[in-house]
Amino acid sequence: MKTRFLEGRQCQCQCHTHTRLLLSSNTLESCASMENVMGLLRIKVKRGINLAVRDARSSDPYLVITMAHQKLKTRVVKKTCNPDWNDELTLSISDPNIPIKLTVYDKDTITGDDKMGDAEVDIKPYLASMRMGLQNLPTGCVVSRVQPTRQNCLADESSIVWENGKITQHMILRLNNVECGEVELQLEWIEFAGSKGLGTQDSKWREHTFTKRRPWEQRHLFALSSGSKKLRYI
Ligand SMILES: [Ca+2]
Repeated sequence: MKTRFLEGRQCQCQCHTHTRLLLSSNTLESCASMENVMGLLRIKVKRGINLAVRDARSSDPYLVITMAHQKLKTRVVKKTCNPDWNDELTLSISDPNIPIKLTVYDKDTITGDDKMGDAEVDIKPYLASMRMGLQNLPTGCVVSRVQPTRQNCLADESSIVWENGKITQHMILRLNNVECGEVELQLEWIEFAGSKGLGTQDSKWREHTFTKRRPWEQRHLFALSSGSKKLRYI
């Protein structure tokens, strides 16, 4: 996995916290903007599937993710419509309501790069699962499933899963404004010393989210999170 850098100002602060953050996340951000950061969203851009042809027979695709002033790019994979990017792009999240947009381009050397479709990444279901504060679930346990709708660009059902001590969301997005093409992503939330976090201790918010679920789901998730041996809904 290669990690791409944010395009922005490099932190000039010499304090240990920010130095460690910069080293660990490869995120170039100013200290001023760090003060309001809730956490980092690592987006693993795995691959493109059946992308559009923009050269004679194939394309040279790369993917760009933008969120407000942040802009991240994957590497270019030449001469294929099914690229394996396997790149990690890390956004700093201050406001989860700001849209995260991705666009695929065909790299050209002489003319300008051609668009190969775009999509939005809806992180709200994922953050809602993170806010539940679940811990110590069995690896592979599905915390939640997100269905495709007209609004979320999902090509198929997406799973939010507990894996190796953390919650990740796997998704395949169908690209808009293009004749064909999908991209496969994985989301991972990262908090660090000094970040505001998602507020998992907000009991009112948690209760509200919890009570919207069906009774068997409540028992299932409670049993998982509490490690109860009496409730076996796993
Ligand atoms: Ca090209």
